[in-house]
Amino acid sequence: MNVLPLTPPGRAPLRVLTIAGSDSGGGAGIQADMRTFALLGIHSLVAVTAVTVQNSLGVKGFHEIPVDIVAGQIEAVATDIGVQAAKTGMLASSEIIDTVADTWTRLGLAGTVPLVVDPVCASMHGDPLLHPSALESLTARLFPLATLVTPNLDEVRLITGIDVVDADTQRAAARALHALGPRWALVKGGHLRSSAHSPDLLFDGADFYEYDSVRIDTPHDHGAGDTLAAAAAAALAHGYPLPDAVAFAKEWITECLRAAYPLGGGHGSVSALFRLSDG
Ligand code: PXL
Repeated sequence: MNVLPLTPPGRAPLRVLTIAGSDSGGGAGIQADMRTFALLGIHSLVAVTAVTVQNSLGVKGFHEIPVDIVAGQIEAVATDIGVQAAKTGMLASSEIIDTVADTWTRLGLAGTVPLVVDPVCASMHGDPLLHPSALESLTARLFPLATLVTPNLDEVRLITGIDVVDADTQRAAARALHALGPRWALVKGGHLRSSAHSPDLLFDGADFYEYDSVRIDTPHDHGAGDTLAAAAAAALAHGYPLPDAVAFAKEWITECLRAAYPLGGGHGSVSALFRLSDG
């Protein structure tokens, strides 16, 4: 597959900030984002929003990071190290969402630094990662600041009320998501279980862009959404036009799904480590 341009040793690579939760199992969240960033030659910056206690069987609980520490992490890295793109993952609460939105705007990053918002609501086991009352903050405060939003079909249903079952409902969902304010909306089709394909649909308010790939059927898809959004943010940091960044991210997650591996007694994770394979 195509890879992103690399930086020579000794020179500072591009920096991408992940604003997300820690997954002690290492499959999703910050750990997945950092793995993808590293293997794409990107320096990871991190604002931790929550620490989850989890393994391959599910999320046992989480601890939210105080909002001044969340804001402080973003400000510390943005004002000193510099951020070429960012992505959000697990944000846990409306207080954290408001803080991220306020900080992003206050630092003058809104509209200048690409921001990918992956509206994480629950783990693959259905364990909640966002208080249900915070969904309103996510769409009202963060979506209007987003360059791209990347919901899966469960998140689309929660956010828009639309049950995506075919191409028509996928288009309706893309329109409804775009109306909430992001510059671009991507409706991922990977959870369309009836399909042998994984059709993703991108919309900018005027045109639709379709991305198709074979659907890789694996139980080890923990971290898939995070990895796709991280790869898109990495490509945006390089200045890729948005439809090309999504095409790159789609190729990247397809390879990560092909290389997915089992972990523990439950669901294993997608693997950006395929880039280190010599086989
Ligand atoms: O894959 C979504 C996700 C994001 N962030 C954290 C998670 C998960 C899924 O479990 O644990 C921290």
